[in-house]
Amino acid sequence: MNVNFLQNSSLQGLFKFAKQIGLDNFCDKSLVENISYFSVDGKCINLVSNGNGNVNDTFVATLENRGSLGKYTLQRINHLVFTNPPQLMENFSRVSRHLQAKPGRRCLRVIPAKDGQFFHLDEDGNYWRLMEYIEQVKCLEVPQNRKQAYEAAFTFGQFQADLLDLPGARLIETIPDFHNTKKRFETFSESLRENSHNRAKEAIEWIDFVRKREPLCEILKVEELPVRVVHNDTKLNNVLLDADSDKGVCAIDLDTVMPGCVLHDFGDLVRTAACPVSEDEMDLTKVTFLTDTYKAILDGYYQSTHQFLEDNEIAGLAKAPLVITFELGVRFLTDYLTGDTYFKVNYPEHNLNRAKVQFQLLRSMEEHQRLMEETVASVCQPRGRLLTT
Ligand code: GN1
Ligand code: MG
Repeated sequence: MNVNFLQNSSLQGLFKFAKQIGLDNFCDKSLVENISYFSVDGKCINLVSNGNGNVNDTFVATLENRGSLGKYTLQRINHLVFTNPPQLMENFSRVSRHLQAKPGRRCLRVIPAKDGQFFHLDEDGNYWRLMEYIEQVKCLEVPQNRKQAYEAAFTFGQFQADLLDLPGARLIETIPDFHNTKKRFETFSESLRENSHNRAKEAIEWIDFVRKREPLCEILKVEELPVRVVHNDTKLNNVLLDADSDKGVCAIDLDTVMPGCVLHDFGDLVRTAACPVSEDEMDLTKVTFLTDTYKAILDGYYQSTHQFLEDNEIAGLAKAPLVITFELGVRFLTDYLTGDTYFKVNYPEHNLNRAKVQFQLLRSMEEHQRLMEETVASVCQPRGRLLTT
């Protein structure tokens, strides 16, 4: 099995394919067996593919134990992306325990393996983890209204606030330079020079688009901002909302929680929530920046973070969405040029199309940059002013 095959042959994809050809009960026996290594009682009676993650494989398992049913989330960690799963799970469990100790907070709870570790390593070298399944929630690709956007933003902001007092050593960097936009740009330039899959000709217009925007790599001046524990992957579908009330429940997907910059979290939520269509949209005319939703996100985020945000962080709230949207577009385009080795793809131009969506959204954000600055000025009172009034 070569590296590309392992990455692109997601187990989830296999499940979906099985369903398409009518194999409703398709269930790999060894997949179910994984659960028996964890500290849970009962027999797995159902296992379905779940989630739209681009990196890990996610399943929901139903276990029956003396007549009662319990649901769990089983995940295979992509160890080609996260090269040290044991360290990653150490971060994960520290963060999860810290949040559990806060009154009224919900969070993903890791179920340890029977040997006491937070993962199970199978004989093929795959790392598995089991988590409690959170019921009565929704997970959205695009918000249906501004309240949902507000709640998602409030919840990610609260997540940052709750981790301000995380005790102990600095968390491990699960992926170094994850939001180093400059490095992402350099990797893109390298992939263009190599053009290993001869795909540059298909992307010429967008390559030019990226080159012209190189200055975006440095506008946030991240090195001058506080280093905090942040989520780093705040796509809208990485937050759970209550199924009935839409109230924020908790942030999920804690793999990239590590030291970083709050602006990347804010920017990534805007990127995914202030747009009426998902990253996989094929019709670029539908891709546009929603200024009202941006305001709702800013309101929600500032509500849960105003007590700790510093003025220079607030000053970046209007620019961060552009930087992150650019960064993601560059990552998708790079992956297209290098032959789809990172993000899961469903068809050959998938990464190119994802990149186009990001660039189209960036264009629309650029047109609204002034309005974004004005919105920040009206929503966020700088701390100095708050203290003196
Ligand atoms: C990946 O796996 P998922 O979908 O939660 C990626 C994010 C990207 C996202 C784009 C570790 O997240 O950085 O924003 O795809 N995660 C990693 O959809 O690279
Ligand atoms: Mg993720």
